[in-house]
Amino acid sequence: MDPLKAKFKEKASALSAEIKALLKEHGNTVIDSVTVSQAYGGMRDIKSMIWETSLLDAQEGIRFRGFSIPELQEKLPTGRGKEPLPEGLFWLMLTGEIPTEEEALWLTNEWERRCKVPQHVFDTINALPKDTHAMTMFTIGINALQTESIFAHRYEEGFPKSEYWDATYEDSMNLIACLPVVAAAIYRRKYKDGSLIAPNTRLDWAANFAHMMGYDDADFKNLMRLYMTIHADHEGGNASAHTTHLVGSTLSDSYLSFAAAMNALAGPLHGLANQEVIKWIFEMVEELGTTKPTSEQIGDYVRKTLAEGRVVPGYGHAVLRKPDPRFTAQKVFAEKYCSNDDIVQVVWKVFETVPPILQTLGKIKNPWPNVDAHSGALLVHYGMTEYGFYTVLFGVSRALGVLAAGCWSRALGFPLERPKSLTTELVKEMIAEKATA
Ligand code: HAX
Repeated sequence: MDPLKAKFKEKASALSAEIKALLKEHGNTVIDSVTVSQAYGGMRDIKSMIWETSLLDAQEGIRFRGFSIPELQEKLPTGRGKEPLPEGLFWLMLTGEIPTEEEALWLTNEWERRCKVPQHVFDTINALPKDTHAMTMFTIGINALQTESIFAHRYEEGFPKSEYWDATYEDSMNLIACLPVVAAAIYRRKYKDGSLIAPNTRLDWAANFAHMMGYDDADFKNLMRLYMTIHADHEGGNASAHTTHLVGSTLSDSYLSFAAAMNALAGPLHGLANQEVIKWIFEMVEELGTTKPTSEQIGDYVRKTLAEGRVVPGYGHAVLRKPDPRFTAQKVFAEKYCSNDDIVQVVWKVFETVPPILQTLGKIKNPWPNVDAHSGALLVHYGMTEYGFYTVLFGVSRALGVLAAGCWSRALGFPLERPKSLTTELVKEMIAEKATA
């Protein structure tokens, strides 16, 4: 080990032990307005941002402008399909009102009209080595598309604050319109022969995305409509939404702030968990030599994963304390369309097996499945086995929520985000002051 690294290791181990002891003794001590545990613990539960488009309840799960997922499935326009159109959800998140079928259809046409991806974006993606991760290609592709930002151009010319929301709306609409084309180009380059499939102007946004990736099965298109709807937003505190908000608060345009968000989504504790889940399942069935493992075999494999110091992907959540309704919505879809699929059945058996095992560890606040526990099995069922791409699908959907919220942030003139950080020395001083007060 080089001398600098060795020194760093020594200092980090010492401070880590000190912080552990500090948290044990003073975790619940309030310093200013938060506890010591919250300051060290990833800001859990600190109410410090406004996000109008959706709200997460620990027990009940997500509500988009007050509507649960089953309610959205009942109330949002479905167009020619059987699941809600993401267009309708975007309209709802942006306005707080359920759109009519006609309004949702207008949005389909409007995104189609705005979909203009310059050649240099494809050239940039194609210049990357093919084994570049799909999420890296995605963030680079979005950054390349930033040349089209109306906000950035108008800011350079000098435009008043009162018009920021307008340029942000234009950028958000254009970006959402282009994302399926960029994502499909990545899919075709990385996993197929690189040839692009032209958009079909008769299809809605999600179905067209499926088509451009090379999937024309009607049920897969329904899955995409559902997928693009349920992954769209999860209030403001999750890493991708918060990143959009933070970066956008510097007046970085929608392209730059969304690309930053996608870097956050690419982490395995966040959106990358959807690829990790199916990878973990594939590895399990390969090791067990069967696609129909018993509950005992799955239980042993889960315990082995934990013994290796790894997390069970797709389980747990920073806020939720019940099975994720986004997991349930996908389970209901699978029950309807592909209940006999082996991998789908493995997911259901994992659902029965994992929570009691996680509960026995005594430290996990939520042993239940999250959104990522089910999506891979559905995609595999329709032939999309390239799990390195799954987080890109999540990302295209997430654009709807975070960009709608971004429009609100600029319309309401939210300021630069700048929380206060502390050093451990200062935390100790504050605890001591509190004790003597
Ligand atoms: N398997 C094993 N251990 C787990 C676990 C899991 N699925 N979930 C939590 N834990 C562990 C944590 O690592 C932590 O251990 P240490 O104290 O030793 O560090 C302990 O249990 C307490 O964690 P927690 O308070 O219950 O959970 P956090 O709020 O810290 O973390 C995570 C929430 C989602 C990051 C966590 O549950 C996890 O790592 N899950 C697996 C990865 C995953 O599915 N991520 C996707 C989440 C949903 C999402 O954002 N999708 O995009």
